[in-house]
Order: sequence, then structure tokens, then C-alpha cells
Amino acid sequence: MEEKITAAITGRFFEKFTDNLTLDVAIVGAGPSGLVAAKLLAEAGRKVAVFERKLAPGGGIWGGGMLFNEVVVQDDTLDILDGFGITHRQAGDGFHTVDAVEMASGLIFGARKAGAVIFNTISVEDIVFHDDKVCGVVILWTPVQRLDMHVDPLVVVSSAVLDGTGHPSEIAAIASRKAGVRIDTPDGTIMGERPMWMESGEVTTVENTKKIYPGLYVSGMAANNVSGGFRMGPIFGGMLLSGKKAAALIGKDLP
Ligand code: 48F
Repeated sequence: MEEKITAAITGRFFEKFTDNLTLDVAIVGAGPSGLVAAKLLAEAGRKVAVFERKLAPGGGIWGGGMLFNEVVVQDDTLDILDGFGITHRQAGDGFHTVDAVEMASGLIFGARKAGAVIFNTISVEDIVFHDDKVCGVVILWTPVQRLDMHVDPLVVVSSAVLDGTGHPSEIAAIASRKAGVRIDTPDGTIMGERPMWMESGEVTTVENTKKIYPGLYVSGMAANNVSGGFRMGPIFGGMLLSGKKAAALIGKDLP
């Protein structure tokens, strides 16, 4: 029996992996913006995989605010939550609370059920860069990275890469540093996140969601880090709207 269990797992995993070596969209980071983008792009018929460094996808949702596991969203994002079947409760003044565990698990489940494949415990450590265009991601098991083992990574190619890595905007930073390119920000570089200003941060997260270089898009806090927006803490409406905008922009650009 034992060998059949092993064969079932490895057979199915490698079938899934092989089937996702060429993608329409590689999404880096399974936070709220990446998961919303993944669901909407998969629903639109695009081949999408999400690469998530941690064992559990969901990014910064699980802990709510300071480990109080509730988050807040605004009126204009309820349709996105409804699309995932996630429950929300009125909190007054146009705000609503959402159980953080329901939101994280609901976004993960919704993205997966729409057809996006999520590869957890896999980190993106570099980009593929051909003819002045970002065209894929370089991946490695997170534990291999953490143990600093001298192991070469593998590569997945894609028509578009979405940096949904949150505060550090890791993929945009790699493009800026290693490819030495001028990205679409006011000064052509990663401008860095500014301190807390919820109202502004919520607006600019969506405004800053864009294509920053051929083949490379940013969403969520990564978008704010790239373009110098303010942070906003445990209010998540901007993240959901950013994922929706990223999906629309990428969908429009793809052939
Ligand atoms: O930070 P994160 O939740 O992304 P987000 O969509 O949402 C931000 C909010 O959670 C919160 C906030 C709300 O107002 O400010 O911070 O911008 O999730 C980013 C995910 O990307 C993963 C990381 O583990 C996290 O789950 N990640 C980061 N770098 C890499 C990565 C990488 N190089 N490869 C793979 N995954």
C-alpha cells in the first residue's frame, strides 16, 4: 500500500507541475491582491499559477490587526467578497468587518476553484529576462533557500508576471537591481513605502497597481512600495481592488 500512496502523490504533483511550466500569468505571493487577481484571471480562461513562499497561502490576512483576527473592508469591495462567498458584517460609516480566517481561506479556495494553481513553499528568487521583457520566474523550494543550500533553481515561463509580494516588492526590486531597468515610477526606481496613512494608502494601492515594465505588473503593498505610497494596516479593501485592477490590466494586455 505504502508505495501506492507515494506514487499517487508524486505522480499527481509532477503532472500538475509539468502542466504549469508555461503560463499566461505567474503570480508571486498569495496575499489578498494576488489571490483576487488569480481568481479573476483564471475565470477569464487564463492559465495562472501562484507561487507562495510560505506553507500557508493568505499573506497578511490571517492575523487581522495585531493578531485580533478580524479585518476591515469598505462598501465598494463587497462585490469582490461576494464573488468568493465570503461573509461580511456592517461596522458603520461604510466599513465592514470580515473574519480573517474566513477571508484568507475563502480567497485561497476561490482562486483554486476558479482554476488557478497554487504552489506553496516555493519562493521566486529571480526573473527570466529576454529581449528587454520579463518573461518568467526562477523558483526554488523555500526550505532550500532558508538552509542556504547551494542548489540551482528551476524556471517557469509566462507572458506576464505579477509581483504580489507585499511590502518588499521583491520581484520589482529584482528587476530594478539585477536587470538594471528603469521602471514606471516617477524616478524610475523603487521609491519605498511611506509610513501609516490609511486613507491615502488605500487609494494609492489601487492607483499604483500597474505595469511597471514590459511583462511585469505590481499589486497590493508591492505597488505602494514601488511607487512610494503610504501603508494602511489592517484595512483590506485596497488590496482586493488592486487584485481586481491587476487582473483587468493583465487580461487586456495578454494576446
Ligand atoms: O503581504 P501580502 O498579504 O500581500 P498583499 O496582497 O497584501 C498586503 C496585506 O496583507 C497587508 C496590508 C493590508 O492592508 O498592508 O500587508 O500586498 O502577501 C504577500 C505574500 O507574498 C509572499 C509572502 O510569503 C506573502 O504570503 N512572498 C513574498 N515574497 C515572495 C513570496 C517570493 N519571493 N516568492 C514567493 N512568495
